[in-house]
Amino acid sequence: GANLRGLVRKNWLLVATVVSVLLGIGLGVLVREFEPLSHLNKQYFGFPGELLMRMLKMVILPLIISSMITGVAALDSEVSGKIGLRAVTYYFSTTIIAVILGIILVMSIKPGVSQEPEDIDRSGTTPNVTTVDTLLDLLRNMFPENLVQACFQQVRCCFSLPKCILHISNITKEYNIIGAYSDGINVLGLIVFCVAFGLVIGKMGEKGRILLEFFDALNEATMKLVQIIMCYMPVGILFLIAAKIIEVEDWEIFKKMAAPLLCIHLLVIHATVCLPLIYFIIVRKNPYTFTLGMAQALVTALMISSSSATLPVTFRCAEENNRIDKRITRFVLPVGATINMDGTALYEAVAAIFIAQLNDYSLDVGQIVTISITATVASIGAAGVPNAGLVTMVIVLTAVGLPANDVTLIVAVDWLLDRFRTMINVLGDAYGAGIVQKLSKMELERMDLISDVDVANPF
Ligand code: DAS
Repeated sequence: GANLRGLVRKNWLLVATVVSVLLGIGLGVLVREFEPLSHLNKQYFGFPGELLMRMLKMVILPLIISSMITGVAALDSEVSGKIGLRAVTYYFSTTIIAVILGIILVMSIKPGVSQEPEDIDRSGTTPNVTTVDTLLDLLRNMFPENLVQACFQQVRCCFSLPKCILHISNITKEYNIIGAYSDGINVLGLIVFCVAFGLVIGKMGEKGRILLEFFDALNEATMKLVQIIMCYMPVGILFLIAAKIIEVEDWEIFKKMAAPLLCIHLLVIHATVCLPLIYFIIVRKNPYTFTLGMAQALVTALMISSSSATLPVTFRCAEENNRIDKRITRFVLPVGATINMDGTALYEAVAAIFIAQLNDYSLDVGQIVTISITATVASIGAAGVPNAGLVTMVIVLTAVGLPANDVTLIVAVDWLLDRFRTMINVLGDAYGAGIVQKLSKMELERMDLISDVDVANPF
């Protein structure tokens, strides 16, 4: 009794968030069934959720800038280089593991083969993109020509899928997915700038201290704001999920979509077996306690399907619950949220092979290798915003000669899958921070000895 009460008191926000998810689902189903609202009122229904999204997005900018600059400047350049290298190695290897896991399983289960292709039909405008285009765009975004503009948009939108039409049995639906790729802040560009800026500040000595102190204070203030926003979270999430349930049309399509639902299972394997195993081997601590510590961030990701917008919560969970050193989180988490997407990579590979199976298109070894490479690139190129992975999926399809239009096959269920893969993306970033911390223990301890300063406050 007392134990449980203590646990609830300590985790009240998490408990409240989970309860509000359940209440939101219940409310959504009730409103859907009994239709007490007119069309117009339905639109207002999601408003408290919209406010939550806006608040989270609002703090991304000061959070990324202040944490990256202080993260880099507080370390000496040799140490930050090593940490960066470890982080990138981790991102890359786990993404590849996710892709391979997805490919092996989808090739052995063959979910697309049992489908009757004549039952599903799709059309739409064919976008024209290549892997080279995506890579170039990635590089372009890394060097924004206008820093202010980078705060509200990517430099160039590689492409968008203007319109897709899907016919399944007797259902015909039209989907618009515009600019998912380019939505929001050019996080990558800002990160590159902040790393460079942080390095320079770190080398400036006395003068640099003023700037470092400024950004450190900005970071602290932003995290305080995040704390306040998180109190509003249960309310926002309740209406967010309720509104989504009211809005979704065509639950019937789900019955036809065996593979996408299979993706969820594969994602779960990656999150509960692969990542924890790697964490255990390297860190030698219980990985599931770690996952539990990230619970608030995982629920948030599941609800808002955006790694970037979840970032503030990821920070709090990693630092407060899992006690990861701020020098590591500040450095590793923003980069992870932008380029490390295990869930997206796995999903793109599985979906591409599913589409091939559906089309009776047999893939040779070379094409499967191509799928794994392009799925990795596509996941790095995808921004941490809703549905981004669906749009970059076109790269994977065109690379092996599959019709790009076939993304339409997944559009209908992507809003659900996106949530799950975003959750895995966020979990992968967090594990990355834990692992990099362990690997960098020696450097961090040496720095503590030399400067003998507080971790949170270098002054
Ligand atoms: N929703 C994404 C994310 O924020 C990416 C994706 O669409 O796969 O992680």
